[in-house]
This record gives sequence, C-alpha cells and structure tokens, in this order.
Amino acid sequence: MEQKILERPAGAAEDWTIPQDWTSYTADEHAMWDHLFDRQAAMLPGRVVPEFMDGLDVLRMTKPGIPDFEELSERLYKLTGWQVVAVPGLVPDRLFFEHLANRRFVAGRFIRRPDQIDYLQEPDIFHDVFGHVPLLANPVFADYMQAYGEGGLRADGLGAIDNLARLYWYTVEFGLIRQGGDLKLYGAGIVSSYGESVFALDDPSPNRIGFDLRRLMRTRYKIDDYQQSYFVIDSFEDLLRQTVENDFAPLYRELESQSDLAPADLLDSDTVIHQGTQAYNRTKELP
Ligand code: HBI
Ligand code: FE
Repeated sequence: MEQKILERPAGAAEDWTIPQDWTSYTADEHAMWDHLFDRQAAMLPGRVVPEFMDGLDVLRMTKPGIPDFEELSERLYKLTGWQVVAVPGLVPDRLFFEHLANRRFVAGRFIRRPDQIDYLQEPDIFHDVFGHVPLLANPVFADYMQAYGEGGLRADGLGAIDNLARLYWYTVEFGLIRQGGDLKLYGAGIVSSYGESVFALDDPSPNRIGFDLRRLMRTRYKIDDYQQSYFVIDSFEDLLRQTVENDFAPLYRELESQSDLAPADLLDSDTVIHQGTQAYNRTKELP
C-alpha cells in the first residue's frame, strides 16, 4: 500500500492532532454512536475476546454518547499509559508510527452518516474508538501496539513499510484468536463491523489460517470488502513475543526475493484451521 502524500490540514498541529471539540457533536451524531454501539454490544459477547468487553467496561465506554477523549484518555492512561488523540483523518505513516511508539492512539473525530452505517472507507470515530480503544486497556495488547509503532519507525528506515503494514492489517485490524478451543474476534476492523463480525467467525467462505509472521508479511490484502483469509493467533502474549523478540531486518531482506501471495492463497505449509470455500468472493466477481 503506497501511501499517497498527505497534506497537513489547516488547523492541525505539527503532529496532525486537532481538538476533539466534544461539545460540538450534535444529538444526531450521539444517536448514531449509540445505534452502532448497541448493535455491536448485543452481538459481540461470546464472539469477541473477553478482554475487549472488559475494556469497554473499565473505560466506561458503556455509557451513552460519543466518548470524550479527555475523559477516556484519563482512564486509559491510568491503566496502561495510553492516550487517545483526535486527528482529521489518515495521517502519514511515519507520524502514525511515532504516535503509537509514544502510546498515543490517533482517532478520527467524525462519525459516519446514516447512509454509511454499514460501510465507509475512511476510519471514523466508531471504528477508531469502539474498535481499537478497548484492547488498549489490556497491558499485553497495549505493549504490542507500542512495539508495532517502534517497528514501523524501523521498517520505514528499511523501506519495508508494506510488509509491516500487513502485520497490522492481519492482527490489529482483522485478527482472530483461539481461546480454549474456540475462535474469537479481536481485530478492530471486524469488531466495529456488524457484517464482518458474523462473516469472520461463521461464514464458510474465508480461510482461517494459523498465524505465521513470515507468511503473513507476504500476503496482500483487500481494503474494500470482507477478508478472504484471517490469521489466528494463540494469545496476545505469543503475538507480542514474536514481535518484540524478532529482528525484522533479516526477514525483510528475505521477503524481497519472495513473491507476494494473493489474499485467498493457501500454501502446503499453512496450518489450515478452516479451508475457505471463497463462495462469497465468487458471487462478487460475477459480472
Ligand atoms: N492514520 N489516522 C490514521 N489511522 C490509521 O489507522 C493509519 C493512519 N496512517 C497510516 C496507517 N494507518 C497505516 O497505513 C500504517 O499502519 C502503515
Ligand atoms: Fe483501524
């Protein structure tokens, strides 16, 4: 994913943050949050990792209305040293990594419109805050996110952002985890989406493959539809360990000589938890 050059919007600080301006949200915007929140909160228990539900609870995200970042950050900071800061939209890769490396999660302040309830491409506050913030209250996941930011800064120096971004995509955004023999959701892109919260766990279409760092870093991804493959980690501890204990530089060099894999590809060396039919994507490819 080549990132196009982004221009810092007028009014944004040098680190691209803006005031959330919480008091300016309209009643309709708060109602949109509540609608999305209630729909997910009713569906997710039993499907999402309990750590996510615990995060909603300890951060008091269960109370109605769009969260106020100041209040949210105060609670989060006490738990894991993370803060949530508002940005106008996508920020340049390097800045994004710098914020994460310093335990600041950047979040959009805007919320989707009624005609975008089930899909929008830019991350809005529901995706960023409902999807990402609860797990930042978990100490192990919080460390993983910081390690990812630090890894991003190193990858930038090595010209390997594309490989590393796949790690974020297939874990932080679309990750699955195995807990006590069951698959559970933890990726923010899944848990903030009603449709994908069902699809990722229950649909026979996508592959579900055991996490393998090298393999995953070769795998391209789709940004505009449900994923064709999900990668399954064993635990947050294991994910953190593989990330902080690994020097990615030799891995990036090795990957330069290997071909990318398509999102739906399966390899003989994969630990296949579920071989997808890819039926969902075939219906989409018909003229
Ligand atoms: N900016 N606001 C925002 N949110 C993101 O998730 C984000 C970003 N900039 C870059 C980025 N993500 C990713 O492309 C990096 O992981 C590479
Ligand atoms: Fe996200």
